[in-house]
Amino acid sequence: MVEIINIFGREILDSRGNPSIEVDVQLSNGLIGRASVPSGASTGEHEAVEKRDQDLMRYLGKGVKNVVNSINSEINKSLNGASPFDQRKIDQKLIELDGTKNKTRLGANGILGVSLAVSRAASLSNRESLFKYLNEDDNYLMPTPLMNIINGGAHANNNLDFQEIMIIPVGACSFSEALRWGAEVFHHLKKILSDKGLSTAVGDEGGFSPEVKNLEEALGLVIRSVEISGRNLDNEIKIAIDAASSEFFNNNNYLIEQGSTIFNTGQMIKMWEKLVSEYPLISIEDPLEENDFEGYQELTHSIGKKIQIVGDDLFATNYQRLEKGIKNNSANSILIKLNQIGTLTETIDTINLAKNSNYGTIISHRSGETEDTFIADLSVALQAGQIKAGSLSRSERLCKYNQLLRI
Ligand code: 2PG
Ligand code: MG
Repeated sequence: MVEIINIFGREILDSRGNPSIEVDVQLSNGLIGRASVPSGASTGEHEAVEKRDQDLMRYLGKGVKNVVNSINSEINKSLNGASPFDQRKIDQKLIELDGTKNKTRLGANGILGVSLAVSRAASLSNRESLFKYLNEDDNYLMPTPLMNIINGGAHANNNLDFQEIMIIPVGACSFSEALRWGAEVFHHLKKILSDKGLSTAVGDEGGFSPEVKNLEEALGLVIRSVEISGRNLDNEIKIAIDAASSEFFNNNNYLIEQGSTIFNTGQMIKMWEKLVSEYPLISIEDPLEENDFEGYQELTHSIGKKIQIVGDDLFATNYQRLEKGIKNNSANSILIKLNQIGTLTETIDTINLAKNSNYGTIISHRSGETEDTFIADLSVALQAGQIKAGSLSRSERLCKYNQLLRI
């Protein structure tokens, strides 16, 4: 019988140069499964806890040596001899060992690294690709990519409050065609920006971060680049926004364009209704702040039949929060981030709840990423239908898309 004989965590660096966790899980047959963990910038208040050392003498307090120590001692000891094939049991053990509601004691970053590395080790042991190991039923679905070609908010230092403008090649007939269309639009956008004398420097997720006056100007640039690339905006490429609006929510108001526009919830809802009627937008993520289930309900009632309303910070990949959203008809889709909840099993349970309730599911990267491509396999195995993995530059983004090409 194959069993876990050693778990080894280490401190590595993510795409922003901040420490993160990598874990090796070694099996009795000599195989080693490895996984690493991403990190967000616009983190929601309902996410499981990312534990950091807070030792200002190392990495400005962001070191993860304490988490690594817990992996190499406590977690290693408790999972020694366990079967790597019983993911649910492993994850349950990790949750119990931690013993807190939000994985504060051992850190969701450490727990997730172990959880994912166990599943990789099991897939290697079975001599299966990860996506096949994660779905033994043989029914797979390649995801449509949401590619973030303009970065703002907490991911760039331009003055765009809205965090992401993405393109969705809805009319492409394969994943590889969708990716090619995206890359072509990306290069046309670069040329347009450079012709206008705007910066072509990229933000954390590899999208451009030009100084634009407002959201409408950014949308105009994206539309132009799609058209020049030879695609249409009727049924080939559509647009998505992640507003990440909790980031500019303050004292019950949304402060837009450096606070020169101040909107309450009703005005925000009107703004979204207007944008949806004027632009080829089919998906809006975090349109309202992360606790406003009622506002989400109103917005979903108003435009949820036409477009995708995605809860990211609202749900935080949390089963109970999603249940509440489903009950209230708040949003109609969920963004799935493994490190918001901290184990593979809990993530899969949340995805299945969403799918059984006809909610759309988008598997997502974080703004701080590593070279790990786990989410690519997960999206295919769980038939999520959509993946959000960033722009068409920076290898920590492209590695996810390249893995999908391999699959
Ligand atoms: C988001 C994510 C990923 P972050 O808000 O959807 O794009 O950003 O990882 O910074 O939370
Ligand atoms: Mg988001």
